[in-house]
Amino acid sequence: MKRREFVNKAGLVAVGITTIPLISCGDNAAKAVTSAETVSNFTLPDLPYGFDALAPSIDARTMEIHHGKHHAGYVKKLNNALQDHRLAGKTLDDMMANLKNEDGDTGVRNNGGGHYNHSLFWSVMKPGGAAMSGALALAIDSDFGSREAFEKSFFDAAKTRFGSGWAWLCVGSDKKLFITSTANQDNPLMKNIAEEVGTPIMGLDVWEHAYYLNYQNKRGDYIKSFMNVVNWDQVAVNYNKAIS
Ligand code: MN3
Repeated sequence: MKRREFVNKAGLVAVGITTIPLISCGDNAAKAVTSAETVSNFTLPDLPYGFDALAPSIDARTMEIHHGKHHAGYVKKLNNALQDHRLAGKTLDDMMANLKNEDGDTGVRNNGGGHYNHSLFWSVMKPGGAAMSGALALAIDSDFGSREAFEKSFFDAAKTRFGSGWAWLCVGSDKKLFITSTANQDNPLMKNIAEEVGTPIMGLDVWEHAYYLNYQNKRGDYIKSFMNVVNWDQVAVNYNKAIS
């Protein structure tokens, strides 16, 4: 690959990963690339707070393992899975939208989903949380009936997701909010895979690795505690972008 082509491809990746604020670009330029390779070099985003910052809702040890081992593992395996894959060089969002439910996509689906989902997850939490306000608060009221009805519906989606997966607050193609859940590391951007398709603006990880050290089998307590650290300011940013 010529130098110019390489820079352009690396640039494509860099543009794509700015769609989630936490994802940073790796040092693509330092890596020697042969003509047979396609550039895909996603990197683990730093947490925007310390490991202990979300306690007692989420304990420091869980955050450290979850970010440093689980999320890091998805990033590493994603880069491996993208070697010579047709989705290499795409933005994460485009990758999600173009995944197919077939064996050749399993590695990118599981690990690309893992990278996207966790990057969003870290960004929609902050120590002490943030109050819901503005257009998002009005939409929650009009699309769910009330804040309480929204919280009940989200709790139920997270609590009843069987096995490992995620609960989501999304914006649909009609611009309305809806709640859904997905299995494993799938998400609602995967239009060829997800039962309900939309743009996730907030997500909650309900894999046992997200809560077991502190909550053991009490997933419901974890979900309620998560609500105390939701960064509604960031969710509102995501909402406004999704409806624009
Ligand atoms: Mn996880």
